[in-house]
Amino acid sequence: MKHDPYISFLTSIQWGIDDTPPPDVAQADWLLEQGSMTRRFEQHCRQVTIHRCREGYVPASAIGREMALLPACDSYWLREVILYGDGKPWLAGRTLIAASDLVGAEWALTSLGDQPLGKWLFRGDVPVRDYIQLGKMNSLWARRSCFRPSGKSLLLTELFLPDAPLYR
Ligand code: VNL
Repeated sequence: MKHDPYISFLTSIQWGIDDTPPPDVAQADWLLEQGSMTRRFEQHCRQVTIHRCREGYVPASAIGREMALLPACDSYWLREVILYGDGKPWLAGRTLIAASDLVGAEWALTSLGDQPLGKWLFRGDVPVRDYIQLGKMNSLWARRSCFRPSGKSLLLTELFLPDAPLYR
């Protein structure tokens, strides 16, 4: 798992953008996408590929302020990926779930491999999403959402990289 500099941006995002100009209409349409982002990206390139940069259990002390958005637990499953559209980095993604929520169907999250998370998350009925919060990392747009598959909490952070189609 090769480290990618974009991954470190994921923890420097400013959340809540009340004091910055809002996204334009076309960008807002991307940022508020309710379905699978992977599927949406697939409509704008020939092939979406994934590179896993970090995956595994981390102690609660390693996830900082995000803990307030998740159930309290000693450890969390963390997955950080770069999504490429035709070989160009389009998105940095970070997923967190409490280890205590990795039971039942959610256990499959630990063995996604290079399969995009969305293929699992959107496999059946549209999953419940609590909110979409927008953020910025310098000029780049980001969003985060809490999904509630079977009542569990899955925190997804997505940072749209400079080559992503929403900046076109
Ligand atoms: C993944 C794929 C994560 C697409 C994402 O956001 C995403 C993944 C957190 O495979 O981990 O938009």
